[in-house]
Amino acid sequence: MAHGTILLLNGPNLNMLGTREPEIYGSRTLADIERDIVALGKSGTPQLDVVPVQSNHEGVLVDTIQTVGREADGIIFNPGAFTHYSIAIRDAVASINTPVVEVHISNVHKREEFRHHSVIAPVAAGQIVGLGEDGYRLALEWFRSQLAKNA
Ligand code: CA2
Repeated sequence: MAHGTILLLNGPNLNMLGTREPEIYGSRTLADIERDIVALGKSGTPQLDVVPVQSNHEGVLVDTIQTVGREADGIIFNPGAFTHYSIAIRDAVASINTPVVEVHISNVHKREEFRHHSVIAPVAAGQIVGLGEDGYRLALEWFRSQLAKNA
């Protein structure tokens, strides 16, 4: 079976994972998480080549969605705080055919009101919220099962 390619995209401040607020975001770094997801991608059928990208900049996220994301078979996307207000990022997701799974490490619904609304969710294939870093793994396995079905 052919390989798939998955963009693992993280937005602003997620480069700070593992350095503070471990009660909300866990104690592992983004590099730890990315390494595990890349390894998990390789260890199943179909094999998934995971491309990790993190940026604190809205335009870089838009560019990455339009380039790497457009060519990929799926995008695992934690847009960080942009989730709640970036119409530019929503439009970028809506402009490509690649399915996007929105992931949030924390349960945004248990937190401040402004975190309850996602402008990305209506253009995403689905959303995984509050399951910690396992959300990234679950999203990857969902993409794998989708690709296996369509093979
Ligand atoms: O729960 C999530 O994954 C969020 O997307 C994380 C964003 C937040 O703005 C969203 O409402 C929910 C913030 C990421 C900040 O990450 C940090 C991690 C460790 C230390 C400091 C910040």
